[in-house]
This record gives sequence, C-alpha cells and structure tokens, in this order.
Amino acid sequence: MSMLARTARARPKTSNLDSEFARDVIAGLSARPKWLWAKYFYDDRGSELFEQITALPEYYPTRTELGILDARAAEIARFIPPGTALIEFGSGSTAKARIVLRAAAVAAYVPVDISAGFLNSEATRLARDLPRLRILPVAADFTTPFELPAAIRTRPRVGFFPGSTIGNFEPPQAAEFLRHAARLLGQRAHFIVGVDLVKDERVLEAAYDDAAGVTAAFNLNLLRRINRELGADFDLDRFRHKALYNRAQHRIEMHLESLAAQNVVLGDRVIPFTAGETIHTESSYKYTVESFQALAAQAGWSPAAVWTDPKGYFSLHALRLA
Ligand code: AVJ
Repeated sequence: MSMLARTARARPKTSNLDSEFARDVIAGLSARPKWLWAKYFYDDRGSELFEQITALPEYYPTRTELGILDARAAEIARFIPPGTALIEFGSGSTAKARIVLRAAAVAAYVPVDISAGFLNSEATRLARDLPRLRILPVAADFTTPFELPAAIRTRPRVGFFPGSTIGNFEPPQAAEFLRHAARLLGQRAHFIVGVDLVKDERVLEAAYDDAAGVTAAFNLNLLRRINRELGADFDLDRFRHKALYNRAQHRIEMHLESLAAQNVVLGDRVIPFTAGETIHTESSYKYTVESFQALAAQAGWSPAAVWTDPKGYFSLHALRLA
C-alpha cells in the first residue's frame, strides 16, 4: 500500500458537527473553566507555525534538545540494535529523527503524526535524503490506540518521543500514555523521551510568549481552525494570547483571553464569554530528572540513561522495560 493511500484513509474528516473534533470543541467550550485539547493546534497551518516557534530565540527546547542529540548520538545509538524499527510519536519535522537515523542502524522508520499533510511532505523529503530507509508513516492521533504497520512485526522496536510533547499530558495521562507505549512497543523495547525541565520562570514565560508574536498566532490559529472546520464565528481580534507559569503545578499554561463580553456562535449553540474569561488551550508540564523517572516507573519503564545540556534546561531519557 502506498504511503499516500494509507494516510488518506486514516485521516478523519472533521468538517461536520458530528466529528470528534466538533464534539471535543463543544464539550470544552461548555465546561467551566473553558478548555480545548492542545492536539488540535496541529492543522497544517498550526504545524507550520509550530515549526516557526522552534526557531525563535526565546524557544530554547528545540535547539537544546538538538544539541543533546548531536552530542550524544553515539551513546543513544547503543540502545538501538541493528534492524530496529524506530517509532516516533508526534513526529512533526524529522530533524531530530535524522540525527538518530544517521547514528544508528535503523531498518524502518515509523513516524506517527496527527497532521497528515505535514507527515507526508516530511516523509517524502526524508525518503529523498535516505533512499535505503524504509519509511512507514502512520497518520494517527497517538493519544488514542493505533496499530503499528504489519511490516515491522518481527523487528526490535525503539520508541522516540522528543520535544517534551509528553508535557502536554496531565501527569496521570502521561503515565497512561507511557503504559500504552510499553504495550505497543513490547517486551524488550527501549524508549527515548525528551522532557523539558523546571527552570527560571522568566525563561519559561518568554519561551511561550515570544516578542515576534508567533506563539500568539499559533494559539489563535485554533480559533481560526474552529471557524473554518466547524463554521463558528470567533472574532480573532477580540481574543488575545496569554502564557503563564503555574508554579504549584510545574506547568506553563496557554490561554486565549476574551477581550470583551461576547457571544460566539457554533452550530446551533451560543457560547457566552465574559470580559477577561479564558479558554485554557495548553498545559506544558515541566519535570525534574527525578520526577520524570518516577512517572516513567509508574508505567513500568526503568531509567537506562539520561542526558542533559550544560544549563540543565532539557533532558533526554533512555528508558527500558523493567
Ligand atoms: C510541542 C508540546 C512540546 O509545549 O513546548 C510550543 C508546544 N506550545 N509553544 C511545548 C508549544 C507553545 C510544545 N510541545
């Protein structure tokens, strides 16, 4: 089966009000406080904006993690036996995987991403650069159960989950995800996970509220997506991006704040906002090396190695099943 056929088939249609996207949006906007799933940021435009975020001077995670991967590629490769299938959760851009693919004897690369368009263009670029690598993209929401391609059934498996995307889960859901990943990857698997670390609040808040306004555009794009795909009438000029560090919960929160009392129409519903009311659109949890290892242990994963950068901003964990 061709890559395009596979992704086209797995891509859910979200243009009607019975879709899962519609149901999640209606449920979130009917709740108090209002909230939306961060995974819905990543339509094609959102994925592009996120790529721009990763290049911002304030957004340290991507370049810090790339630095760790570069410096430690040989050590990381020791956890990747010859013939491995490398399964990347929420792959986005393949920049990080490329470092691993260059250093280790990976036979098959399975990028899993919710954004089918972005997934396919990245897979096509990678295939051009690494013609001998078997690339098996899976367009799926990795937060819900999905199947691995049958072609990798007999291969050793290593999971790859960089970017601190695990920080988007509430800690109990992060543990549940790690348990699912253990089941999916199986018995002798390793898991390489990138985790952003607790640090100075000013550094954290700047990373999520950049001077150029790219993060603001990324956050507001969610309302644009709801307008386009669900026919809502959010006025993007009457909401603003807000980012704050919640010290008690070790998390950055992103919100969209209503600048006025207003009603938004979505299908047959009217969603009222008071002035200053917010929609909580993302949590990005920060861990210490120890607090993350404790979380992973709850899901059956033991620490095999951990690497950090000189400033202690970011951590990369190699886990194995105990
Ligand atoms: C892709 C979830 C790791 O939390 O840092 C970046 C997303 N949101 N700027 C993060 C994000 C705002 C990012 N993750």
